[in-house]
Amino acid sequence: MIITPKTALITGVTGQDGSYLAEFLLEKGYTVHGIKRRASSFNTDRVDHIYQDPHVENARFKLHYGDLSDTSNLVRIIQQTQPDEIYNLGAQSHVAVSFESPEYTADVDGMGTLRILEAIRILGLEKKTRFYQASTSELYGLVQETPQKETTPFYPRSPYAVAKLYAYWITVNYREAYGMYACNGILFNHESPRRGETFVTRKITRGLANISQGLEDCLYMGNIDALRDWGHAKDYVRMQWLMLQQDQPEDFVIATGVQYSVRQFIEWTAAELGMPLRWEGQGVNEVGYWNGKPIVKIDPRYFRPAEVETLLGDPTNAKQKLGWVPEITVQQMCREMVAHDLAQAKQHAFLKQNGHEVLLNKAD
Ligand code: NDP
Ligand code: GDR
Repeated sequence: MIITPKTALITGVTGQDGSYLAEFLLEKGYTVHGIKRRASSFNTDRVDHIYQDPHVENARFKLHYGDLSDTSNLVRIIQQTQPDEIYNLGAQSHVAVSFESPEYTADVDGMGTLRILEAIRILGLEKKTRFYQASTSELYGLVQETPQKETTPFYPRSPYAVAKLYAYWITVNYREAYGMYACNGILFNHESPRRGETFVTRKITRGLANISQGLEDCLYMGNIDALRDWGHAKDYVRMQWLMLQQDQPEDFVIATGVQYSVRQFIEWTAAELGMPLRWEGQGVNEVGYWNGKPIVKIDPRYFRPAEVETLLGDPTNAKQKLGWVPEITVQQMCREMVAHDLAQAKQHAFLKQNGHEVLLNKAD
């Protein structure tokens, strides 16, 4: 029997998950189409290593300009590519930013999902194209039950989470109304060296690595008592694919089942860099000292108008039905992120010592 290789379309291919998922699917023999946004400078750093010159015959990785706010563009790309699987990973994904740009976040994260589902329907691809929606533990927000599982009631706490709530339900609705293979992965936080620099784990590993090399003086943080269930993005994209390979579409919680505080992640990072921390003071006056130097301070600017204090997932269903087991622990992930950011910081320090100007993008 000849098995025809599948075609996948990934929105958000230039993001953390999109880049790992594209790698994963290419290794499985897929042809992968990705949607990238037009920007005034290159924005494909995370996928440059898998880029294939479109002039090469049989290129299996192809990028298309597009945007989740543009219906006609989405319809055209889906019509051209006729995907077997669509992974909707594109989003304004920063919770704090969603309070600054709530309408844009609603349009892209909420309506963007509807636009893709409608495109599948308009093009008559309901029976061909399987759809994965990047749902989130932020849906649980003010948690109603611990640990959180597929049946736990939602209570979103940000414009981001409210937009994702719409996306979650419209995905369920299209599954029920039109018999589409559409499902939600309710993913808890997952990180990696490719994590955006303004999310908390990367801000910490990058900030403290820079401090260790004398490139910065102090790391300013928000609510360091927040508790999260952190996994590795590589483990989580494997699951995104698994969810589209089942007989019946179903929504799954993906998490590690272990929870730590932001403070704990700061301590691991500092220890890994050989900079053990001593905390003094309380609340907004709390300071982390290394060798008598204040290197971690609290800045209320990073507090959110409504916070999600605690998240802890129960991945039992995914483990039982998908046979999914996370392979990388949060401590291993922290070490990998520190090693990556320390190597970068050392390069910058070397350039600086040799008289070159080094301008660091400040994570905010
Ligand atoms: P990233 O922020 O790293 O990537 C988001 C991607 O979406 C980027 O490629 C970005 O493009 C793209 N994008 C942003 N706005 C638009 C738009 N208007 N039209 C098209 N594309 C757009 O997120 P992650 O990879 O971490 O997350 C992937 C998805 O999973 C997101 O939907 C996120 O909300 C969700 N999620 C993430 C979790 C996590 O812990 N990482 C947990 C649960 C859910 P550009 O590169 O140009 O900015
Ligand atoms: P989150 O991730 O909001 O959970 O959303 P983030 O890493 O931004 O925050 C986690 C927790 O850390 C606290 N925090 C800070 N956060 C940031 N970014 N910067 C700080 O300085 C800081 N100090 C403390 C936050 O208040 C929060 O409690 C991520 C995104 O990837 C979403 O797209 C995804 O849906 C969820 O994870 C699951």
